[in-house]
Amino acid sequence: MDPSLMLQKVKDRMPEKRYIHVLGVMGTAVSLARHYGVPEHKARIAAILHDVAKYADREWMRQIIETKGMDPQLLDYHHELWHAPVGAYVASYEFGIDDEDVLNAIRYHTTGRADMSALEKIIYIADMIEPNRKFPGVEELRAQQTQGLDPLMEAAVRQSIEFLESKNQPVYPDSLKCLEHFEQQRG
Ligand code: DGI
Ligand code: FE
Ligand code: FE
Ligand code: FE
Repeated sequence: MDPSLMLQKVKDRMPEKRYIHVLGVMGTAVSLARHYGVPEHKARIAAILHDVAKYADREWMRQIIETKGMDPQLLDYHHELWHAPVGAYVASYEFGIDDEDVLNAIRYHTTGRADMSALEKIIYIADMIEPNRKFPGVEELRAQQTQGLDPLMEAAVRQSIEFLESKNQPVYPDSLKCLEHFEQQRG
């Protein structure tokens, strides 16, 4: 499917504000992809589709998680986490995406995980620092954009975990494993 048609279809499934976020993620992801030598078209497609399930019906998402072999543990965590793996399902079944790296970038864009691909890191980071995002610390992350994908990803996931912990929200194990992975890598 042509990226502009894909954008049109995604636009119909979300409020205007979310669509503006998707465009922001696309711009940031493409720029990171160029800088880090990742195929630009993969970053564009993953960015366009990353939040495709953000407004899907919660009970339908629960059913998809239960019946499509996804981690049942997801159901014990905040439903905000569900749109990422379910989004990968929608990308595959409704948009015909068969590139496993693109699907993983969508699947892990909310939590991260250990051993992420460059594309997965790019989508996670772009989601967090695209120009419409506002949170304390976002400028520091933006300033680190050209200092390496790994330090950037580590800083991004650490910031997310610290934010959740400051609000006493349980952190999904994949996020903790993601941070541990970088800490071990540094030794
Ligand atoms: O979909 P977006 O708003 O663009 O961003 P996102 O997919 O990165 O995150 C969606 C929400 O999920 C965000 O409000 C924070 C929340 N979240 C991310 N990781 C965890 C989490 N919530 C809990 N409880 N635990 C997590 O590990
Ligand atoms: Fe999301
Ligand atoms: Fe995110
Ligand atoms: Fe997003």
